[in-house]
Amino acid sequence: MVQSKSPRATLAFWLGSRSASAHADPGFLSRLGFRFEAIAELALRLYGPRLDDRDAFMLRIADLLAEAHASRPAELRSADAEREARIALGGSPWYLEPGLAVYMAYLDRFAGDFRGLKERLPHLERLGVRLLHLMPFFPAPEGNNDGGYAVSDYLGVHPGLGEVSDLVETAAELHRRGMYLAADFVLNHCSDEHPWALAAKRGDGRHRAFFHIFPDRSEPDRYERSMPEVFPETAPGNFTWVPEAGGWVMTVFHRFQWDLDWSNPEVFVEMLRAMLVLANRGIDLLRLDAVPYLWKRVGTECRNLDEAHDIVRLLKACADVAAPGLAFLAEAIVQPSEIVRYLDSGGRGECQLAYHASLMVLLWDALATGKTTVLSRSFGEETRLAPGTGWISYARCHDDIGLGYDEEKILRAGFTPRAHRRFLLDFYSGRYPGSFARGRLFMEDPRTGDARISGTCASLCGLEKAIEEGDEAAAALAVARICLLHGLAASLTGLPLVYSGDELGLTNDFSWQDDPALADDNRWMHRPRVGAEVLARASVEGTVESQVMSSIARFLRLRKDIPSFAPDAPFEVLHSPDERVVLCVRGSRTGGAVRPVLVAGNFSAEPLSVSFQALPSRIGSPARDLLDPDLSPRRPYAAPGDGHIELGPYGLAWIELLGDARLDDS
Ligand code: OTU
Repeated sequence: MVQSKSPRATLAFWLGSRSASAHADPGFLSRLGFRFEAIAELALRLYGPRLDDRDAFMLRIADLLAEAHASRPAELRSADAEREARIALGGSPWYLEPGLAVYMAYLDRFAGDFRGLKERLPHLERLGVRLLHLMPFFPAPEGNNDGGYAVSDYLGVHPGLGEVSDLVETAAELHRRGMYLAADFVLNHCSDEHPWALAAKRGDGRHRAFFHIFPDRSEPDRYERSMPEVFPETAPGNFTWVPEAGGWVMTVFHRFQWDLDWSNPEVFVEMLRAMLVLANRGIDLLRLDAVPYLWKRVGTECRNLDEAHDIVRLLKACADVAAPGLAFLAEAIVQPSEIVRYLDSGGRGECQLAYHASLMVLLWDALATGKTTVLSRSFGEETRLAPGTGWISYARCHDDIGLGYDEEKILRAGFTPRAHRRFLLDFYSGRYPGSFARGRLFMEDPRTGDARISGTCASLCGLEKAIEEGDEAAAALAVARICLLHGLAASLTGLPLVYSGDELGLTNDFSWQDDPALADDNRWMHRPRVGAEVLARASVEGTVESQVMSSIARFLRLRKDIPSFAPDAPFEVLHSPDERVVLCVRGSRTGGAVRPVLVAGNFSAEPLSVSFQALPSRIGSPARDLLDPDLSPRRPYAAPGDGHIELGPYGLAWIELLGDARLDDS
């Protein structure tokens, strides 16, 4: 091994040996100087033992960053500068802008392709979302490709969706409209048709080392002892025998998704290169798919290992040098206490946003039980976030609902964890007597009794059943449930996310069953197509589509102008005098001009009224319900502490409060 220099000496050597054009930009140079030591520390901690020449590796990274920055388009560089300046001036980072909301969609199902997307932008503007997350649009194998999550080329665009130039043009068009683009960085695995996998199958040694390939079962068996399964029903085990590769390949997800071996420095370099190219195409936010799985070690679950965090930090530090406007979203659907570890804390630079999977599950828990006990007790416990980070709050996404919350909390709320889980599964699959939901179990594991839940927001909220039974009153309740969940996602914390089709109340789409490529994955039932007819119905008053669309659009519009609903504004869950109601105060850390708002949600089909006298007087006194159509209080809130919050069936209120808004959430 070559004796390594200090990072400073390596950087000085790099500066002296590269041509001026490589480092012409003073902003780039100062960022590189500022971060180089951290980059070296992380890179050498992860890869040092496998490197013959550590200095050469660091020089390669510096070259890569310089090349990426040199080819970063001028508009993106000026957007970077603007974003940096805003933070320097004490403003919020772009991804925590007040009022920002997310829309998540499969490009083909929402708009056909990149060209068709342009015609759909007015719909997004009407809805009030400005951050568009397009699910993987990269080349992927024909047939089952896990909705594009089996990527065959990180730098290409799926031929059915357009070309690279269409992606670049889409990002530019969104930016012109004051919008942002998010894309997936599927970094844990690639498709078995990716050129790296093809080369590995041909026996190419360099590329075999990109994956975890074992000649016999001895290592796989050791791993299996402690590794859980992600898709036990359709993809049991974590390894696949691949005859062409002459070995067992680690495939944690599907057999056609090969886990990349991130302990190989060459994998890091190739993926860093891909990440920087994506950033230079105008992508503002990268969703780090399956991020907990990046690092594997025999004897562990191979999830949430420290090295996975180091990889994210290293990628982020590199992005901060070459594409500083880029932010990361953690897709870590794991235990609540583990999710927060992916968020940037203590300046260690990890992800800026994370899905609030715990809140999502708690909302569905409250809807099934009609009680907010578990929600009120659990929401907020692990959610104290560092400045500059935020949650994405949502009711549904393209994936199943996994009931991943702490059993301890269920116990404390007075339920038996196993029975409670069974109840929720029965409820949402419609088996429970009296259930309004029409979902299905996903990945049922008879050995453990575990399962997850599939179904669109509307079907899980009772709309499908109500329509089938021609029951208008039930349909109205279902619409109220959909609106309650979205209204809470818009007001409890973070940035709200609307999943494509949910804003129109679309029910389950069963066409997946007839398509052999999709037939063994019932998540497709909640990935409906948003056709022109359905969009047209949204403009016809009285239709379900227009009712849901206008309510969600109203939440998002009103929220924009409520300072205490800023994505990173603190919150405090109050003890509710009625177990059917959730109560949460939003405010600010500094108090002052920001008026606190009390969010109240009724998870029952009865109209309810909650007396202000039952609430702690320190929260202030009610001024007006911001959701009241004429913006006047439904009840005169005469004296401090006086008045009632009136909530219709599954109703929601945003009560502005008079008083000191200071909430201490440190
Ligand atoms: C993600 O989900 C994607 O969202 C899925 O659509 C993909 O199928 C999958 O990765 C593979 O790329 O288990 O049930 O903790 O829970 O990565 C969905 C993260 C999943 C995992 C998550 C995964």
